[in-house]
Amino acid sequence: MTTQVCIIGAGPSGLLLGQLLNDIGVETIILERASLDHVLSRVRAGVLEQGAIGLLEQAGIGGRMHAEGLVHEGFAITREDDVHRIDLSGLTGGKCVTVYGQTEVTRDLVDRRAETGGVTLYEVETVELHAFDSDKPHVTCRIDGQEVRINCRFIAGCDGFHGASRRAVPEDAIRTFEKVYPFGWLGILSDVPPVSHELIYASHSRGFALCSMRSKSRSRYYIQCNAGDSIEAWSDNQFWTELRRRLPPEIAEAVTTGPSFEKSIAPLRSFVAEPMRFGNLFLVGDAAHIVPPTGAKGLNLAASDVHYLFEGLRGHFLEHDDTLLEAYSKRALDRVWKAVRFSWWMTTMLHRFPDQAPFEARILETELAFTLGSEAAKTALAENYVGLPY
Ligand code: FAS
Ligand code: PHB
Repeated sequence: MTTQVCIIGAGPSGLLLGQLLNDIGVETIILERASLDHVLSRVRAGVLEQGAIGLLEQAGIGGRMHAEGLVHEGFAITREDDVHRIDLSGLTGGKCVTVYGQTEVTRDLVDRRAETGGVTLYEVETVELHAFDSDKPHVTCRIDGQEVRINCRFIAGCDGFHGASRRAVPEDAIRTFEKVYPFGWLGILSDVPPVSHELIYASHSRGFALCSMRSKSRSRYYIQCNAGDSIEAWSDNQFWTELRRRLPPEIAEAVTTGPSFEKSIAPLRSFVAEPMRFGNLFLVGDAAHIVPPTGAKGLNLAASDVHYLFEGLRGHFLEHDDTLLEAYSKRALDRVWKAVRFSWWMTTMLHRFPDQAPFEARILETELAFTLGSEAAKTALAENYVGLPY
């Protein structure tokens, strides 16, 4: 098989890049390890920056997103029993975010690709990347027990943190930066109305909690849990009780509880691989970087990577100009590191660290108190949350 760009991974990065390229006549094949059902069953991000919204509109999937997505002009931060609203719109000259689950984004991109004829091969095995340091890279894999070779001009590694692409890069060609946090997020989905029309980030002596949503009838809640916790250790009742203990009384009382139909624990880490280009292999999204979900940046960073790579590939294929392709890694990493910083800052400020020294604990409490009391600090928080410019 031969194509122009072989994309590894049919998550948001791979599907969005594939759609944008498809729409300008650049051929792609997407190779996905999991089944379509498994890809569509994943529950992950919930908040989209305006930049990501614009890219999804460009990919032709703005319809359901605008019909069902919830535009949010602010969110709350609680500090023990105090409630502070961060007026995103007022602090950023009218910018806001949209709550629309990653599951829905993926579904919309899958449907759009099917409509426009893009080739996605699911349940592909043993994907291997070859000769990406030459101008004739290729990918091999097994499909239905048959060995397949795909010749291409470029490979886009959109296969996430545990994918094959970053692992294919020689160790002496890549530099990684990592911080693993000593806690995780236990998240549930429940078909009950959200406690508030806006998100609530709760900083509490018992630990962090987040009240989010997927619609006006479907809630998404998280509580900080121990890194080694298992979902079996948390019954629904235990989850709701602990969530309420971390919220101000008037909010806790207003929480509508119900059975969870999804429950998962996500580990928290910050990770960046540099550079993001290796010859004719480009790393995109979680394949190149991971952020703790506190700043709602993971999916949004994948979108800005796709924007930069799409601009580079469009220049190559349509204008025979590689300027933006050469600039991909630097442009992407400049924005990645600013989001990594913000996500680290939000996580460090809002969570409780086990075995933390008293001085550091006081400093972090003061960081939050100062931020909530300073228009300048809240403006900086809001600018990062709505998304820095591409
Ligand atoms: P993805 O990991 O989404 O997609 C990679 C795709 O590649 C997958 O479909 C995978 O099956 C496939 N793949 C892997 N290896 C392969 C191989 N060898 N061959 C072929 N295919 C392969 N972000 C937020 O903003 N907010 C959140 O609350 C949030 N929660 C998260 C919870 C969890 C458990 C995880 C893991 C991530 C979370 N994220 C969150 C981040 C998440 O949304 C990512 O940023 C987003 O999925 C990035 O998209 P991709 O780069 O496409 O990677
Ligand atoms: C979510 O709704 O899943 C969500 C929202 C905001 C975050 C993280 C996750 O910061």
